[in-house]
Amino acid sequence: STMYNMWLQYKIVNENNKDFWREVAVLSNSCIARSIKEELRFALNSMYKIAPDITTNHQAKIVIGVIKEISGLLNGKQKEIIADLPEEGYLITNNQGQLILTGKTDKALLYAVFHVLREVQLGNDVTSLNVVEGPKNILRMVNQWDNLDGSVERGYSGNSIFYENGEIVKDKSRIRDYARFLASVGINAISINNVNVWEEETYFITKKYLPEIKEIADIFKSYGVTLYLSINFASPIAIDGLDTADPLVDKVRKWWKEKVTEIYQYIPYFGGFVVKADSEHRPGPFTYGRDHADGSNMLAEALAPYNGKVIWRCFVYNCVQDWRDRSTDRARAAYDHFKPLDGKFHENVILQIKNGPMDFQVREPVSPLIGAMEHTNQMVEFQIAQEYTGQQRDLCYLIPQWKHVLKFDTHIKGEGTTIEEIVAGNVHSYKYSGLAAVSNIGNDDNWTGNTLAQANLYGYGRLTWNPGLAAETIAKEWIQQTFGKKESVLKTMEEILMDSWHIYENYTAPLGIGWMVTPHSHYGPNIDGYEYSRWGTYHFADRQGIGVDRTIETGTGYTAQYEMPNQLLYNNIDTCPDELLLFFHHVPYKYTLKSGKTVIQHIYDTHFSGYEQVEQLISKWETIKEHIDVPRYKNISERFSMQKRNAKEWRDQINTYFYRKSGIEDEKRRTIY
Ligand code: BDP
Repeated sequence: STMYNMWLQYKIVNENNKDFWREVAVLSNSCIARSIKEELRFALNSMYKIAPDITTNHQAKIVIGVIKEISGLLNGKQKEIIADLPEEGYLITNNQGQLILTGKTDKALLYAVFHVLREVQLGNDVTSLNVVEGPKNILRMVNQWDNLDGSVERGYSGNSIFYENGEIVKDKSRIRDYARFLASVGINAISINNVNVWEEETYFITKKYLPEIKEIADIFKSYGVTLYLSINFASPIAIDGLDTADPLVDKVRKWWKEKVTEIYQYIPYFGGFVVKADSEHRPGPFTYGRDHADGSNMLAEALAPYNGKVIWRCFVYNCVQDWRDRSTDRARAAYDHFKPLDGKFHENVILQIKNGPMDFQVREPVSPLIGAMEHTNQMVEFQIAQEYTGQQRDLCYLIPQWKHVLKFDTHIKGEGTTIEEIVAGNVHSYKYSGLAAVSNIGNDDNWTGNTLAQANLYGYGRLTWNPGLAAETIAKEWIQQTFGKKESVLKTMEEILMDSWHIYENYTAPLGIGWMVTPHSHYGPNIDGYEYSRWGTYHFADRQGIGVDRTIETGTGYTAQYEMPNQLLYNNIDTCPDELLLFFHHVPYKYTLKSGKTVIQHIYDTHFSGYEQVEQLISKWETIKEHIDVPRYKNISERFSMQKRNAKEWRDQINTYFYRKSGIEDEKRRTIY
């Protein structure tokens, strides 16, 4: 269905190139080459109703092969270009009427093929393409938070495509399609189970599950995607009854070595482990008085002989703190825990750091830990799943948010040391680095709940490959491939997507404060829902003012974790940007923002306008009704009505709450209850 096919609709766009595609030479027989052939057959049948001859004829109009198979078709310059490319980079070139797709590996060819298919879908003439491309990041990963019972932690798109009723799904065709979608945007790694490894999932690394996990790993492998598993740090105790999981105890180290050897017997190309340790009640090295270098290095040592990696999450904080004790600040936690350990991690450990210091809020400052460890591999973690950004009912195109993070200049090695360059390994010479993100897919027909949320998965992938792409460019690409070329559709949908993040921000928690969500579910408003609980997520609103003082002089000192001049920028209330003011400072309601408005008036105005903007989004959407197929129109319209209800809830509760707290009237005298 149109919903299911996401951005790989393969609708006929340009009849002209039809004959060009009748014969395609694919000069390889690997499992990846088989995927290439299948994709070509599928796409060409769908677009041109042709069944191409897939040959090994060097004279074919299109030749796809790695450099050593086709070097005879290339000139010296082109061979040099390929020699300089990374393993996954490719060259697409027209040599005397012949279109050549080449690189060093079959994986590179797969990416080249998807590049060409994208161009075809965008309506471009591909016969004369001339492209050299390589990914900016080594690791381009998605994390599934799927559980064996079929549920998905923070899943908003139905159930898992991997598991059902306590078993791995038998029919794996949907997993294969997922692999296609991931490969088409350059994703090269996946972890397939929830970072919270509770009961039965602990046994994924045993012979009970490994044969079937190998099947999944094979599917992903044929699309260039390496499989990882999330593990339970206490596995030696849970699986084999050891009396400890202390990373410095010999029998524990031996246990992991044997375990890893066993895993690689089943899956020789296994990627490694994703680990959430000492976080939100998960076990970890702290239990034994050890630190996170001890914990991760033990696993790294076991994985090293197989080139496996440990992706160690830095989402470590005290989740049972006393809310009355203002000396602890959750925002500080990751940096405080990890920064002192710089240089102690093995070279196959990569620290995975959430983009902000808290937890995927609509607006947060960039985590000061990213880039702060010169001698430790790091990667950034985004959340494609819209846990705190509307849960795929409300629209929130997240690419602008991620671009904002990637462009942030840490100044860690002077001007220009942006997050983008840090995670690309260009600032410190990281051996491995890149991006990971919590996926937003499930078994809903359209994969992502709201069909428009497909754009976030697409855009995430595109950004991991080329973070320099503009959010608008990504939106346009996605719309055109997903909904076709119609000018009005393109223009309207681009506006809808591009405005959506700010609109969502407008009607939810203001000025960077975050967290005014319904506890546990995290959808809808509950201003004090977390205010008197133990999670460390406070806004400190009282009758005088609101905000968290994180300054050095009078606050938690969090701002000191930033390099100059960011430290000053945030620490000084006069320079702190409006959109993060309440994250860094506690201010009276009548405090005047740089915009000229008072904080309280800003709250009223953004909440009234946020709701109106949702109404406008819906009106815009309705103008293109005739150009959208019925199922997708219906799905998106339903989501918009949920968003409208939600925005109203937020508007009314936030405005009422702050009106009652502050006693200050809205200047415009709109009705507030
Ligand atoms: C939080 C989620 C929780 C996750 C946790 C994590 O609410 O479900 O387990 O992040 O990242 O955002 O580990």
